[in-house]
Amino acid sequence: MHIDGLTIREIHLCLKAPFETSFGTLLERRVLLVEAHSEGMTGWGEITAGEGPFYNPESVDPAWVIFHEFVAPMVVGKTIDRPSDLPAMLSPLRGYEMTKAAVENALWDLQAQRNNVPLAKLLGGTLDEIACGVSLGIRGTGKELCAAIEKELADGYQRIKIKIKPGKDLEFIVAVRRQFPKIKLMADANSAYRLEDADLLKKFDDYDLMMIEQPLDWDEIYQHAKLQKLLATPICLDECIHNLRHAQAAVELKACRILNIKLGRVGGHTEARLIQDYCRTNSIPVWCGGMLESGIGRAHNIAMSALPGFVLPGDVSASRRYWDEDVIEPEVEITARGTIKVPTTPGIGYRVRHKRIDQLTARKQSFLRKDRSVTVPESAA
Ligand code: OSB
Ligand code: MG
Repeated sequence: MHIDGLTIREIHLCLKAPFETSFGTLLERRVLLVEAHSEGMTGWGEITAGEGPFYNPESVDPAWVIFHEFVAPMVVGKTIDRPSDLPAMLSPLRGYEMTKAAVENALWDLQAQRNNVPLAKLLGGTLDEIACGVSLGIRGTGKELCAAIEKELADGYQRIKIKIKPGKDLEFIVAVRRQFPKIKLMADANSAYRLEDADLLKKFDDYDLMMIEQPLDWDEIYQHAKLQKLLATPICLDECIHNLRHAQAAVELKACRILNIKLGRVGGHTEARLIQDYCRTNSIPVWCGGMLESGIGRAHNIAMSALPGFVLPGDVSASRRYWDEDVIEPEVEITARGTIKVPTTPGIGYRVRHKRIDQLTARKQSFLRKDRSVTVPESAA
């Protein structure tokens, strides 16, 4: 396909409620959306970088600059045979997996539209519906957390993940287990602990957690291997796995027993699929993580989650848990069984609400075949 142009824009979306993790509290999302234009068709992707470099080193403003200075000039005007050729084209750019993933994923959407198939099918997905869990931010008290869990369980979600940080950990796990002895429960530390905290983390073993997610440093694999030897609870890695090589290192070192795959963190559908395939071959369960995405990113997560290696409930949940109004139609909804139905229409399988997206746009820039760049100021958006 010939890539006639790329458009990047920033939209602002207010979260329905603040989301607290070990690295901070968030109220409003600045979401970067990418459109890839080819032969009259448009594919969509989302840069899942955070507002600041707190989850990983990427963040919104630097992602915009890298997109503008490097990614767009390397891609626009080129012809590629298939979306999986993009990672090699962008390989001179180190890091910025989330920025690159948005472009690659937009090309996957385009390809699926061209082939007139759902993206999930194009990727090799086999599931009709995907199992869903929720990620709950840190709450003030165990009681508040339990009230939030009660509501999610009533909506049908299959597993509950609670965020933890030092001082807001064991006590919360105990409170949740006391009220919900049987639920599928896990904790996500977002790199808030050190190996020296092993004695505390060992206490979690008494509460039948499915896993503890990324307890140690965001760029650390080896120390997780040391920690996993000390814990009965499986470790699931998130932040420190950026590609297939990292996944292989983690599995061979026994640094984890489960992996979470995030499309942005690993650079797009191509790498995600390779990791999924490797884990499946090596009996490592995987699940799809989330980055508080708008409907565009959510749709890509759903398509990816239809691959056969995704055997555990993921963090992909209904649009209405986060947004008053999403940017896609229909919105992502959950069934009474705690699943999301994988769309069966071509491309990402949801209609993009262009008008709403335009209304939410704070800035936008298009890169077309001839002109190096065309800036569209906010007033004209
Ligand atoms: O570690 O999984 C994480 C949100 C932002 C940054 C990191 C993480 C998260 C979540 C939210 O847990 C998952 C979701 O999108 O629902
Ligand atoms: Mg995580």
